[in-house]
Amino acid sequence: MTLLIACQQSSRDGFADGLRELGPTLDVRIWPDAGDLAGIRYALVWKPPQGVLASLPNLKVVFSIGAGVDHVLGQSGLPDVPLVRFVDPNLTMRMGEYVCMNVLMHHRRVRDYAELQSQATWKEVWPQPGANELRVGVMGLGVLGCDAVAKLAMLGYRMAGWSRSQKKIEGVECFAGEDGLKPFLARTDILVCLLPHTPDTDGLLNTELFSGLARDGPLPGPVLINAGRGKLQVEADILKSLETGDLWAASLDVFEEEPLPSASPLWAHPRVIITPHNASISDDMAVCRYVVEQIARYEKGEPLENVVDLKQGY
Ligand code: NDP
Ligand code: OXD
Repeated sequence: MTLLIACQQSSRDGFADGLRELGPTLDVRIWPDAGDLAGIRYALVWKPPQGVLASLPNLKVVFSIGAGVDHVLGQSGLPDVPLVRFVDPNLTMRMGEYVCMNVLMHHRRVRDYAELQSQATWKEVWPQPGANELRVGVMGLGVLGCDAVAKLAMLGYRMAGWSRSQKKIEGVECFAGEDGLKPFLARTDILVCLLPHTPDTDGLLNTELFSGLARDGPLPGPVLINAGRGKLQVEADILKSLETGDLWAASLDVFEEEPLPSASPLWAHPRVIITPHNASISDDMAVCRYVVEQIARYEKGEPLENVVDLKQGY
């Protein structure tokens, strides 16, 4: 059984070592040293070079190194085989940490107190609302969104979520679809985005959307936290809304262009917290374990897990 690793990242050798250790019967190759293309049954990919997947005539399954699959779906001539995304409790846990940390940073005004500290100023300046006074709304109620919602609810925040299909989650106001978006935004002080990038979500985080967020909350204005994908956000609109007050602050882990160009005004904006798309990085060995398990299932004729709905794009 042959597996091809095709990814633009430095840990290709790490994946190969891990897969060989955990799946000794796997013949692991790394693009472009693919050997006989007809012999390749599986591919493990992150932003694979264009055309690679289309060149594998006997491919059975594509595995995404990440939870998101937009990096694969942009490929031309994608073979009609199952695409399996990475779902892993440790990845989910770390995304939950990122979301809680950023909600708390804005809620407890960590940036503002850091500024006072830099001036050696001891001052209790701002009112301190409890979590139960703040309305957090999570866009995307999938694996990551549901976990984040549960963790934020435990901290005491008033939670709502928005998804494509209607959900029912105890203690969480659930909104769905286009009709649900307006009322969801209108009750949201802190907006967390954990959506995939698809044609439907492209550019969704724009001035029009920000202007629909609640303006009567205990913070000086609405907050945006985006760890979904950069192409969901219009960065010029984020900057504009930070000016107009439609946004008070933002935490961004993902960007229209990555790495974020050094000329971007987002870097120096005092109300923007930037992280380099590392809200929750896939752990190499966890990916290898997952892929070996999924291949074992497939070879035994059992259904693969976390297969992407190619029509929906996630
Ligand atoms: P899931 O597929 O489990 O969940 C996706 C959610 O988004 C679902 O609730 C889905 O609705 C909802 N959704 C999709 N399209 C729409 C739409 N048009 N309108 C409303 N809701 C929509 O994905 P995960 O939770 O596992 O991951 C989410 C994303 O997080 C990934 O796609 C990836 O882009 C990003 N990510 C970022 C990382 C980082 O480090 N920054 C790390 C890992 C992932 P429904 O439930 O109705 O289907
Ligand atoms: C992912 C990511 O999709 O790291 O897993 O962005």
